Amino acid sequence: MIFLCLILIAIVVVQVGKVAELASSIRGEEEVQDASNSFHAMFGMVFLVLFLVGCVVSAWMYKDSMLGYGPHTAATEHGGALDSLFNVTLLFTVPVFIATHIALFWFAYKYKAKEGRRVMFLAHDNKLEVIWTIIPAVVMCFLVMKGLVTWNKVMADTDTPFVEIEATGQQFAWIMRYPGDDGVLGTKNFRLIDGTNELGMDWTDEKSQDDIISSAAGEVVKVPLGKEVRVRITAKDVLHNFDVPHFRVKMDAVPGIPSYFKFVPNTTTEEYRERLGQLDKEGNPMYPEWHMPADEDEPDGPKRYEAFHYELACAELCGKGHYSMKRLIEVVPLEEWEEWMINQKSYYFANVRGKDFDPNKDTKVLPAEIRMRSKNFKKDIKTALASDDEAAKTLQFKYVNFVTGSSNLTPNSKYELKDLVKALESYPKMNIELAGHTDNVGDPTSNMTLSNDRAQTVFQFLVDQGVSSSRMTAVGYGDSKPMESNDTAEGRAKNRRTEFTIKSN
Ligand SMILES: [Cu+2]
Repeated sequence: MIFLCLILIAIVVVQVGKVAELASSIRGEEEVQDASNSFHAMFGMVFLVLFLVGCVVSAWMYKDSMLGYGPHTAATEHGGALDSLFNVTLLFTVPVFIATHIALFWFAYKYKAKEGRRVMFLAHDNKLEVIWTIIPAVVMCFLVMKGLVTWNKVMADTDTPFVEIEATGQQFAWIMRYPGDDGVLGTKNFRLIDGTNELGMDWTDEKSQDDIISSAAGEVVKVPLGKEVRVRITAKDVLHNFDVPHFRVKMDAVPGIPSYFKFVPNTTTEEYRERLGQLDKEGNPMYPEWHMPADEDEPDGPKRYEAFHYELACAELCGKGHYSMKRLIEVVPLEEWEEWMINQKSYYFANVRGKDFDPNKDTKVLPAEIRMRSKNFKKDIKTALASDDEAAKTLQFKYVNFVTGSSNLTPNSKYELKDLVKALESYPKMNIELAGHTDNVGDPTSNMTLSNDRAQTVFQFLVDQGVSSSRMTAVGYGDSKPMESNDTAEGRAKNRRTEFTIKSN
């Protein structure tokens, strides 16, 4: 079919050519030339009008889809400055664009070749040269200066406390790293990169041990509202580009040289969704395209504005899987973000600690581990205090251990007990019972004595740390209160325990 069309078109062209030839031989060469010139000049004018009207109409039609217009005002504090920079540039370039196009086609029309019309040769004109050099130079100076001022403001490094996030580009994913509760990203070394360590983290560095790594494409990257976020952008293999259009953030990711971009999100994802889905006074959607179903196969499912997410993309053609470097970003209120951060697991403690390839495997307790345990202890106490359930008021010491058969604390037991001291200071009305338990191995009477001695040891330790003895009791229950069956080794291990119960608060 296409082939047939092409043949037909070719025939038409040849026939038209023949007709023109015939006409020129009848009417004379010059007359035909004139008619053709007039036709082309006229055609140029028609094109000019259609083109300019098309530009204006399409800009008007799609204005709500363009960043900086309609609902798409920037979701970061610096974004507005960049948008206004674009608008100022457009203010100068749009009139020039329209004027030069009108001039171009108008000249072609007005001065088309005609019998007896001569071309004027203008070899040189100083005045003209000066005018068309100075005007653009002044405009350019102004634009560049305004651009530089904005750029310096946007790119200035930060001296206020900020949240640092690292984004590492690789073919074809973004690996995000958060600093953990010390707020500092740990050191890396590319020589350490292997199957168990995709970023080359130095696990002997204390700052690395609490770092959180998120590399799954489906995991949403969360950032806090109203807090300065500094992204450390880097790459593992080739050039990538960290691009979050709604934030007006875009920066190359270069292997070996980290680049930075800082921004303050000022619109939560939820607020942006509301903005896209807003209704006008009559109750009609202001942006109807956002009220279409997000999934065409599910007409009753969530609408596009409800499913909206900020997107991090790679804006560098980094290879054939380039398009798949997409991560969703969610801006949430600061408290929600902090809550979310607390619940993120340190990569090291979740995947490396205690394994064969753990460089710290000979160290029993790491400082970061103690911090992590303290954090969890605080959380557990808070939950227990808030709970109405009696059973939830009893908490086991997870890291308090005794030398086998004795009531002497092992050296690493003191950390958790000190967390309890802190909790007793934080909640001055909280009174507790300390309880020792054993398994059923051995003589029940000596088990009773042992468990009692152990509870007393803990009691004494707390008193030595400054806790008033009036707030605590210590009891030994021996093997009388097993948690699980004493028939298995695991059951017995669970039954040998020291715990405390919140009696009042
Ligand atoms: Cu890329």
